[in-house]
Amino acid sequence: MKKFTTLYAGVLALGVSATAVLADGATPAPLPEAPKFDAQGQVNFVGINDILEYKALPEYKEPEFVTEYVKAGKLPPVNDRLPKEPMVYKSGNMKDGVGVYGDVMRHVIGGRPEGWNYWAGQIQGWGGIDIGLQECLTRTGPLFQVKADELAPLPNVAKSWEWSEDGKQLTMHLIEGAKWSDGDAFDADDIMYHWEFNVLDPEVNPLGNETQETFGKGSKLEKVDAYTVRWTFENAFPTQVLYSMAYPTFCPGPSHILAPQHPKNSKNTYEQYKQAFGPSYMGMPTLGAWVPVEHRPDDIVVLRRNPYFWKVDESGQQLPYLNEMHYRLSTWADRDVQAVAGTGDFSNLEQAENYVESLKKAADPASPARLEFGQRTIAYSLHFNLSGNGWGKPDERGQAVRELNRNIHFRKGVTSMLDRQRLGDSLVKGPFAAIYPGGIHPGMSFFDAGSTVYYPYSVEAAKAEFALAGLADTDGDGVLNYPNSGKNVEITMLVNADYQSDKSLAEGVVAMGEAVGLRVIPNIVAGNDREAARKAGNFDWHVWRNASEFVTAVQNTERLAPTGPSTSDWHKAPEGGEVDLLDFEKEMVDVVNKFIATKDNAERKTLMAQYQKLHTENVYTAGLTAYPGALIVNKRFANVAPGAPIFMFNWAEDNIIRERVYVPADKQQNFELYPGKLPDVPGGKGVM
Ligand code: BQZ
Ligand code: CA
Repeated sequence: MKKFTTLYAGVLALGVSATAVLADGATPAPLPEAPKFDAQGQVNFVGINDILEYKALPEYKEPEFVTEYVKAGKLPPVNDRLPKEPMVYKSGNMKDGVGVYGDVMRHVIGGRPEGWNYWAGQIQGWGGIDIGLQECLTRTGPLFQVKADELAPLPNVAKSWEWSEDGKQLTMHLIEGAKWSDGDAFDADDIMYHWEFNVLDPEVNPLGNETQETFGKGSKLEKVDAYTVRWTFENAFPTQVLYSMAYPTFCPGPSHILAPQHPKNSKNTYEQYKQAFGPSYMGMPTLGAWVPVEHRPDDIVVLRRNPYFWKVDESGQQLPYLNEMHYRLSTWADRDVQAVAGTGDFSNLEQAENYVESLKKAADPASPARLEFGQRTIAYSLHFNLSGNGWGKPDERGQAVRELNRNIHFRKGVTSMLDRQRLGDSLVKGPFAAIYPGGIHPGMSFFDAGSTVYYPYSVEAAKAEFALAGLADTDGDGVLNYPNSGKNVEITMLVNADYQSDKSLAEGVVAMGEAVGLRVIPNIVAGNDREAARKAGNFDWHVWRNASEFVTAVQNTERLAPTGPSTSDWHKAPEGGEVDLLDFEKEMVDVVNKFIATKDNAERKTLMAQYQKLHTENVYTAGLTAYPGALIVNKRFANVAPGAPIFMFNWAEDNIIRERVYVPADKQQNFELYPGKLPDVPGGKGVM
C-alpha cells in the first residue's frame, strides 16, 4: 500500500492526473530505417579450409639474418624450431600471394602497458599488442570472410577437435612440437595451468574476464596426454563454446614462467603474481609472431620477430614476413591522424568525429594510406549497474541509484529521454550513424527488427515514467527527488577519457538528463583506471562501446546476459554472493543458455529474437548510436584482406592476419629499429 500511495503522491505532485500520466508512458514505435550506407570493401567469402591447414612441408626457410644466429650456434635450425605440422596459410586466400621478409608495421595506440601478465589481468595497452601476443585455442577474428553456412571458429593452437557421441565431451588436439619464443616446449601443461591456476582460481581475474561459466556452468577440462585435452560439459553439443576459446578468453600463457610466481607455488601474494612481469620486463615468452624487446614509457613498445613462430606460408617460409612491430604510445585520436599522414601504418577509424577529416585526406590519390569503410559494427550503449546487493560496494547514494536502475519505469524513462538522432549527429552528420535502441546491432545477421522494441525520444514519456518510478521534483530545484529520502537523485556515469566519442556521447546524455530533471554527473576516467572501475562495478551508469557479442551474437555469447556470477559487465555478484537477477534477466539467461546449447540454426534465430525482445523491451541497456568504422592501412602493405571490418568477431589487428601481411621488396622502408636482431631471453636485455 505504502508504495502505491507514494507513487500516487509522486504522480499528483506533478500536477497531472494519474490517467494522463499513465497514458503518456513510454510507448514503442517502429525503428526508423538506418540511412543507406554501403560497406566499401567487398569481402570474398571462403571456406575455413581455403584459409589454412596444418601439414609438414618438405623444406622450411627463414630470413638470412636468422640463419646467422643458427650458424653462431645461438639458435637451433629452423626445422627444429617448428612443430611437426606447422599451420600453413594457403596462398589462394592471400590476395597478394607468398610474401617477402622485411619492414615494420608502425601502430599508434592510446593505451599503456601495465605489464605482461595478461593471464592475471594486466593490460598491455590494447591497440593490437595483446592481440598479437596471445595465441588462443581457437581464432575468430578472420571469420568475417567465412561463408555463413560454414561459420565456425578457426583452429589455432588447438588444431582439431571432436565431440563425443553424447556431445558432452570435446577432445582437442594441440599443435605438436611448437615452442614458446624462448624455446620452451608448448604443450597441454600450458593449457592446464591456465585453466587451474588462472581461470578456476577466484583470486585471479584474467584480462579476458573468463571464468568457469564462460565455458558453461560446471564445465571441466582435463589433460589426456602432452598434446590432448578434454572438455566435459553439462549440456550436449554446446558448439558455441568454441567461440569462447578464442581471444580474449582462452589464450594460454607460458606456464614455465608463470607457475613459479603463482601464490600456490610461491610466497607471492596475488597482487605480486599479477605484477611479477612489469612493463620493463622484456622477452615475455609468447606463441605470437613478435616478442617485446623494448618499452620506452610513453614513447614506444618495439617487438622483434619470434624465431619459433609456428606458422609458415605454402613455400615453407616461416612467418611473420614483417621483422618488427611498433606501438607508438600516443592517443587513439593521434592514431587516425598518423595513419592518414603516413607516419603511422594502421588505424581503426572508430571515432566518428574524425571521419570527415580522414576521408578528405585519404581521398587524395597521393595519400599514403588506403581507407575502407565497413558495416555498422561500432555502437555505444548506456549500461545501468543492475546490482542491488552490493557489487562494487556502493555508498547510500549509489545504492539508491542501483535500486532505481532496477526499476523498469526508471529505465524506460531514461531510454525515452535519449534523442538518438541528436546523439548521432553530435558525432558526425551524414549517413553514418543509425538510431540504435540497444542489444544486437541493426543490420547484423542475428538482428531482427520485429523483436527490437524501440521507445522513441519523448520528454513527456520520460517524465511520466520517472513519476511512475516514484520520482518528483518535490523541492522545485529542477532535479527529481527520491520519494522517501527527499534527496535529489544524483547519478554518476563512468566515461572513458581516452576517446572524444565517449565524451561527446556522455555530454549528450548529461544534457538530455537535465532536460527531464535527472542530475547525471560524468566520471571521466582514463584508460587503465577506467578499466579497473568498470571491472569493479564502481559506477551507477557507464557509457560503453559495445563488445563483439552485440555484433555477432555468437562471439562471447555468455556475456549477453548475467549467465554467471561475473559474465556481465554491468551486473555481477558481490564478493561471495549471487547475482540478484531481475525477472526479465532470468528469462534472458534462460534464452542465452538455450542458444548456447543448440546447434539448430532456425532455433538459434528464434532464440536470439527472443533475447532481443527481452533486452530492448526491458531496456537491459539503453542503446545510444551505431555507426560504421573504417580501416586505414598504409598502401605499402600487401595481403590486407579486402573488406576486413575494424570490428566484428574481433578487432582488425586480428582480422587482417598480420603475420601474413608483407611489404613488397621495392616498397620496403628502413623503419626497423633493430635490424638483424632477435629477441633476447625472458627478462633479458630485449634483443640479443
Ligand atoms: C582496437 C583495440 C584492440 C578494450 C580497446 C580499448 C580498451 C577497451 C578495447 C580499438 C582499442 C582501440 O580498444 O580503440 O580500435 O585497436 O584497442 O584491442 O578501448 O579501453 O577496454 O575493450 O578493445
Ligand atoms: Ca529536487
